[in-house]
Amino acid sequence: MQQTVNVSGPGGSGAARWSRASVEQLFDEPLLDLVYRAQSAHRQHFAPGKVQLSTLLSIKTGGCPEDCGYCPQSARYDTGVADEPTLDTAVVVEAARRAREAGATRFCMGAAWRGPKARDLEPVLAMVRAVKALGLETCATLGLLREGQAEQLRDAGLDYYNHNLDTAPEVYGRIVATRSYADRLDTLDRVRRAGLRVCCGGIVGMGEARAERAGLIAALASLDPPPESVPINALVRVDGTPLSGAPELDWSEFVRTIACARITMPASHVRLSAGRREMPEAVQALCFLAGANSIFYGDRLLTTGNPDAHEDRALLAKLGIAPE
Ligand code: SAM
Ligand code: DTB
Ligand code: SF4
Repeated sequence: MQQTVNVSGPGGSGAARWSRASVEQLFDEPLLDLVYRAQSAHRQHFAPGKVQLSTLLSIKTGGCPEDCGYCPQSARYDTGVADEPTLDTAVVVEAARRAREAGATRFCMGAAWRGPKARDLEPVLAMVRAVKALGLETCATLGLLREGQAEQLRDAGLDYYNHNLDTAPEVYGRIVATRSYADRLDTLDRVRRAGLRVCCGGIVGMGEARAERAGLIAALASLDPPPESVPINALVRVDGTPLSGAPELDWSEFVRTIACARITMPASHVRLSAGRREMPEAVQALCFLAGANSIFYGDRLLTTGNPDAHEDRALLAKLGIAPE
């Protein structure tokens, strides 16, 4: 008998479609039912067996004034990450060229700033123009944006801006004191109004409860429209950060989070993001089954490691997944 799968939301429309309670219910489903439902939703919106490859580069590393409790780049924590100057455009372009040759289609430039000052933005605009000219999709993650900066980035050829909600609203204050959830929503609003595509996700494994993971997913799915890209990061526990001793999150909870992101944001790219180096291949395979269809590709994230590109190519070949 053919089984019917409810792949849509619990009713209603727009921002109210996925309440927090309805996402909590999803999280509580038996794991295999949840993964089946997520894969069914995935196949309604995407060709199966395809993955989008994004390569990251830290264009300005370390020395950040913010106090994000997970981050090795905060100047407040002794993590061994040095405060370095902004990279030269030529260095960035060369890294982007190598990423393209390795098969990446998107190049994401990250900076350890609270947000860019006017003089910080000028070199980034040059980088965006040059990376775009290589035929790559461009993404930047520079922190909080002021009025007009999203438009400057758009006019330089930026396709996506990454700015994560990071966690549920009520958890945020436990992790970051130097800026608020409202600040983050404000930057996301500026990005959207400038006509940029939004890359917005979060981190799990910061000691939050399942209901709080549901709160993150509900907050992401309530962005109107939902983000085009949704990076789901597993906390990389870095010595010296306040969260270095966070309890390890069970792999099944990570898979559930991916599945819930897929079901609630069915047309978005869900990226299996930080934490893959610590993740067994079989867990990564379950994440793809649960609807992940994007990864960070290349042997570094920003300051921490990522699986080697040749290992990832072998894994994707084993699973019959091809770059889109
Ligand atoms: N400074 C900018 C900002 O915070 O918006 C942009 C760069 S910041 C490093 C980008 C994102 O990386 C953060 O929002 C967070 O989600 C993620 N991130 C940072 N450290 C991480 C860690 N140790 N594990 C997982 N994700 C992390
Ligand atoms: C995102 O959600 N994850 C990436 C990217 N956006 C910028 C960053 C992960 C950083 C992991 C810690 C590090 O390498 O410094
Ligand atoms: Fe700075 Fe971004 Fe790290 Fe926060 S996440 S400390 S803003 S680099």
